[in-house]
Amino acid sequence: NAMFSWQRTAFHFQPENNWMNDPNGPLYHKGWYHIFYQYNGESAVWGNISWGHAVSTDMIHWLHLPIAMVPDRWFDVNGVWTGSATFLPDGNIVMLYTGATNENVQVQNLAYPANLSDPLLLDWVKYDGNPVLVPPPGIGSKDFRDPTTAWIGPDGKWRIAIGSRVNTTGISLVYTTTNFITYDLKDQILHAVPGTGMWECVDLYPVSKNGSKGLDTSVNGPEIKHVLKASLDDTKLDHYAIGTYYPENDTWVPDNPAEDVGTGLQVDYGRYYASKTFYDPHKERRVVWGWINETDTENDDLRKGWASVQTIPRTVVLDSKTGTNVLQWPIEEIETLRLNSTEFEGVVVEPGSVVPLDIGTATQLDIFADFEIESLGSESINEKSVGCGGGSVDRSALGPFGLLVIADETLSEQTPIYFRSSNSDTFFCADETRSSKAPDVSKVVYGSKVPVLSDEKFSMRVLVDHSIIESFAQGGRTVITSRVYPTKAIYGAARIFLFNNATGLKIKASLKIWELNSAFIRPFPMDQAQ
Ligand code: DQQ
Repeated sequence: NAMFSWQRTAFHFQPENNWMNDPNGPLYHKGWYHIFYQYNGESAVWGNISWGHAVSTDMIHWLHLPIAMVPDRWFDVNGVWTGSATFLPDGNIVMLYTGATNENVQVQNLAYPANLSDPLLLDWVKYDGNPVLVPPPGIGSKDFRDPTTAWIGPDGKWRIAIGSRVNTTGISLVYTTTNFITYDLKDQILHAVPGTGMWECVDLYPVSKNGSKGLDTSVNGPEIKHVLKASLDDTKLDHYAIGTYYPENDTWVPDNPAEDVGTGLQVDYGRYYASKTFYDPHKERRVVWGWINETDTENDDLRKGWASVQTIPRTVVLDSKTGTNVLQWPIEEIETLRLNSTEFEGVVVEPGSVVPLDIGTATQLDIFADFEIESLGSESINEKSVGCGGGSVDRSALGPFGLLVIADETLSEQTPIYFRSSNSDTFFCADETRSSKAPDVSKVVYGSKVPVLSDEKFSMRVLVDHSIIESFAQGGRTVITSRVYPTKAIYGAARIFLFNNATGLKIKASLKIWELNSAFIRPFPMDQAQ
């Protein structure tokens, strides 16, 4: 469909057509990265949910494979919903996923590859004794979904966590198992946070305190913290907190009770949901995938014939400098797409001005930008915390300043990605309000606080891909994904600018900007499918 073809991304993963949502069961096997995803093969809206499947050797270039699982059994006939992969010590892979049954009850099902020696893992077998878990007493039949990757406790038993709720309290249950067929519900729950509602897509994973390498899911010890993440059904936001996991009783306790799961940090402050991590043994890293939903109308999605993309996979580690947040960063393989680059040194941006950055085509970019500030007056500025609320046109002495991306020459369309400081804190923001001339798309000002340490410049990395902007502040402490729908700032008309809307300071910016190639995301050769 040519009408909206410029909104199609060039290096973000998506199926060739129709609807996609959550990433499912990411894993690495025999040299191939596998991604599965919630997929409706019949339409560009949610429904008839199956597991789409694709493989890659670098998580950038992809080969689409035939659908891995379709809703064809009583225990999943209303949907093969979200799930996770676990590697057993003997090399077997088990996949646990939620099925919506013939009676629309949420149950957990077991599936496994028909042929482990097939690097593409084309065929999946659903265990005949499914379901392996049904909602326990006291849990609603529609509040029991999205099993995690399993981890082993000190008693040698496997554990899985499953999201749920009790009234408006979001909770995660824990089960133990030795065979993935029979399970015991632990008396204590992993964690609960009042007021956060249903927890979807729970994730629990270890991070090392010194911020190095990623860790396999069962690793634990004194030098390790645990991240607990829940996708909040009520707000459609992914929240996490850092804390300690106690294997003795399978509970998790946040480091800072005031910033608990759902009351503190978000994985991403933009358009982002249902994230899932996996351990990549090949590069000893933990990688997080996330779903970028559309913010256009359902009718436009149907007209386009497709909806949603996945983020560029990101490594995730604990930020050893702050100890209070994770760092997310695009996997290094994205760098293989880099073409020509342009550098700008010490570009001065006066208060209230915009400076074009002449780089040619600006639809596929990997941008690194550092900002230093220079006060204009001798009297000290005293400014209270302001946040992102008023957008990039809301001027004050100390900000905002940053980049305008996916902008046309006349700035009739633009998405500012920027810092907004006060004397007490700094916010990192993305302002979509002028991102598109299209009337029906939602246009939000996103953002949150970002720690900027005393020896640090303001720094951002921004991936631009036609209609997706992934923005990383201070090495990935705060991340914002923007889903925008330009109508003018497309193809050769897309530009990039520096801007400074502060009234009390000049900024000096240094940038390195790469143009990025498109990725190959190819259909499965059907003549080989028989
Ligand atoms: N999407 C899946 C559910 C999950 C939700 C269904 C999160 O398993 O809870 O498509 O987006």
